[in-house]
Amino acid sequence: MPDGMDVDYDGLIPNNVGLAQDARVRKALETWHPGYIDWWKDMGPEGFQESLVYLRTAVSVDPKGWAKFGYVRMPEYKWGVLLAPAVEGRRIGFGAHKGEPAWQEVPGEYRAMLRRLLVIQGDTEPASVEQQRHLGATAPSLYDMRNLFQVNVEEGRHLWAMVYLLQKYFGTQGREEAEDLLRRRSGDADSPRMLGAFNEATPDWLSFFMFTFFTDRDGKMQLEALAQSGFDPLSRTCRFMLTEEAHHMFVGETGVGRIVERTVEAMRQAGIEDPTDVGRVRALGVIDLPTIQRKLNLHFSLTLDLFGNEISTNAANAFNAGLKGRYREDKLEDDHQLANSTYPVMRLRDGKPVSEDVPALSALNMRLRDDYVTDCQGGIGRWNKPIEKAGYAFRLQLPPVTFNRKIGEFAGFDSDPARLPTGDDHAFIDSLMRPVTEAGKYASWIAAPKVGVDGKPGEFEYVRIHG
Ligand code: BYC
Repeated sequence: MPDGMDVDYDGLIPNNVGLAQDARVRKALETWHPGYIDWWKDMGPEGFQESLVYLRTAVSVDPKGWAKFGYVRMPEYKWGVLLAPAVEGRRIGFGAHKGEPAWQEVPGEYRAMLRRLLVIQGDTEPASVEQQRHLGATAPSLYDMRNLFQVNVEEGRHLWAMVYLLQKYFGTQGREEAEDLLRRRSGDADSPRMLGAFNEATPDWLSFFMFTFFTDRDGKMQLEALAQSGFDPLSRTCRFMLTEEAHHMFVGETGVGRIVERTVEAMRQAGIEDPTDVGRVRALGVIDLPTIQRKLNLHFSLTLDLFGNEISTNAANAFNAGLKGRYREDKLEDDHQLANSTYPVMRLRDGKPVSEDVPALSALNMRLRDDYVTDCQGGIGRWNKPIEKAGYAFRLQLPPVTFNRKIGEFAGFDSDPARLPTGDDHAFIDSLMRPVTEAGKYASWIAAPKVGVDGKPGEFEYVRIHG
């Protein structure tokens, strides 16, 4: 049923894009499918491919009821191609083509630019699965293990989303790009993933939660910007991806929140007044707040690099072309062309960071990054609540945007290692990473969640490890 709310489940690939009637694209996707499954088995969650996992699967694109929950073995998950419903009469909202009808086909002049955006977006999705593949073995509970796998299968689906667009609209080149997306590997010396943060390790669960809070949030911002696209199939694809993405950030925010909550509770019970008394706090089997702060510094700074350079002609061109807008462009009130506007950007002048007004078009990466930082602040405020409530003077905070940067104006500017996790931090966190696989039980260093998945009770067995 093309363009509808309901998903066609009859074929190999669930979809609402009319694959049954589109033999060429269906064949291309069916040809790609075995390579994807091989990749998933090789590079997806290690050790749990035969386990039954209580997962949600998208069965509709209706915001009110798009997913169903049930036990599934991950390699049998139904990875589908789902687009948000078409908006009748949709027009391009920004750039040189503002006001023209949204494109249903790729405009020839923007082919290369659009392909590059799709490939970069697509590359991040399998990369994150690769980065997280060892974490199942040390999950602090079955609830957390299930959330990890939920995030993983949905990142897999997001890869399908980009591969569909490449195969449908970019012919042979698109098929080659789709193959390459399965060939590159996170952290590989010869064939790494495209963006820096996706080649870093995610060695432990604190990193996983920080990653899903910070890096998945870059995903949200970039998808929001692409959801504005004048290329309608991309806009519809991203709008549906954002529905899934919200859960990933929930996992990150509540994950770190539960760690903080447990640390504060343990410190209070032990009568510890000074949260920086790291030795005493660690002896309780919980993660001290200064270590959490250093992990936060690392993941925030790695993620800032994903926004690209402060001044970017790529970003200006993509906006002018109507391919990538600003965060919630359709809610902004200006001319949506920005030819005469300026935007304040932090620059390095005489060795010091200063704010400088630059043409707004060239500062679009910064604008998106500023919106991102504001979005992050909300979560940090919530992490600080239990610390505040327990009466500790300590507060988690975002480091300056100039800290530990590898891309842009501030690359190499301030990389004080004392503010990054140390070998000792890693060794300590590693010592805590012992699996807890009894239903309803949690590791010493993390509080139980407030509510279960899909309304399930505390002792629910979210993963049946032995199938
Ligand atoms: N690493 O003009 P500039 C997600 C390159 S996350 C390596 O500033 P632009 C997810 C850049 O490619 C969201 N290289 O670049 C999260 C360019 O190279 P070329 C992913 C970098 O294009 C969690 C050159 O430097 N989606 O979904 O304005 C789990 C000049 O730079 C980096 C997107 O990013 C870097 N960090 O900005 C799962 C959206 N930064 O072409 C998933 C699509 C820059 O000159 N991508 N470079 O050789 C874009 O919109 C843009 O490409 C970027 C870069 C924002 C990434």
